[in-house]
Amino acid sequence: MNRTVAVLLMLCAVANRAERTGLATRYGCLDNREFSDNLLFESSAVSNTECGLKCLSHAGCVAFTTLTPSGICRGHSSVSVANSSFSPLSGAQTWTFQDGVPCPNPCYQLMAPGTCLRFHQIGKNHSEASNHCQREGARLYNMKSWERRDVLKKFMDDQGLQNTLLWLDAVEEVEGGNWLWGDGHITPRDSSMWHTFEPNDLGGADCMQTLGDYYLDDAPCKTLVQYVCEMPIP
Ligand SMILES: *[C@@H]1O[C@H](CO)[C@@H](O)[C@H](O)[C@H]1NC(C)=O
Ligand SMILES: *[C@@H]1O[C@H](CO)[C@@H](O)[C@H](O)[C@H]1NC(C)=O
Ligand SMILES: [Ca+2]
Ligand SMILES: [Ca+2]
Repeated sequence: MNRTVAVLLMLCAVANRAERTGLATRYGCLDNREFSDNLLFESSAVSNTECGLKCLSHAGCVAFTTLTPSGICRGHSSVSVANSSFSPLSGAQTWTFQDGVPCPNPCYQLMAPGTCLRFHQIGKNHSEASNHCQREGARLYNMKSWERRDVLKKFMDDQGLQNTLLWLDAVEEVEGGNWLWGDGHITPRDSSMWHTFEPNDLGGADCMQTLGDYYLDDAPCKTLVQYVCEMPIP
């Protein structure tokens, strides 16, 4: 995966006239939020000032980035960040572009063949977390096998997060019975994937989460827990 890091220095105060067709629409992820920009021109500049002046003199340019150390200057006709208003002159921010993004959404990471994952750090209850994944065209993570457990553990380890509680895509089918995953797979109560002393039905626990070093645990569905969404590659 090629990543280009650019530093946004300022936005030009000109209105986006947008008559010009951009060279390319690009997608990236900033602070775990999707964004896209439209590349209007690419040129060279020895300084941010020079790049800024090029943007100002270019009709339709609303933002520029200078790439160091290559001295590439890029002008953009649009920048949009999901769930955020992009405020001009907000100071330097880092954009991470992924060329040839391997997942349909740039905030997802390809962790296994056909499996793109995204960590959501704002805790929600199980149904809200599940809804959020579905709005992104994804599902809560399915950890029905040890192989899938290892993928999740690696994904969280890569982000420097160990032993994180995470909602998973399974619920208790019948109280005291088996556990049903979104894909129809069943995990019995005596599976070795459960954490020690789990499932214990503490507090009316009917939803599946991770516990400890990514073992299974039953937890009350209303608890606010972080989660990982999983998006299949079409
Ligand atoms: C935030 O993003 C979600 C899904 O990505 C979308 O459904 C929602 O409408 C967005 N909210 C705003 C205020 O744009
Ligand atoms: C989950 O959260 C939503 C939104 O806050 C709320 O409407 C819903 O009742 C909650 N569900 C449970 C099971 O707590
Ligand atoms: Ca239960
Ligand atoms: Ca439990």
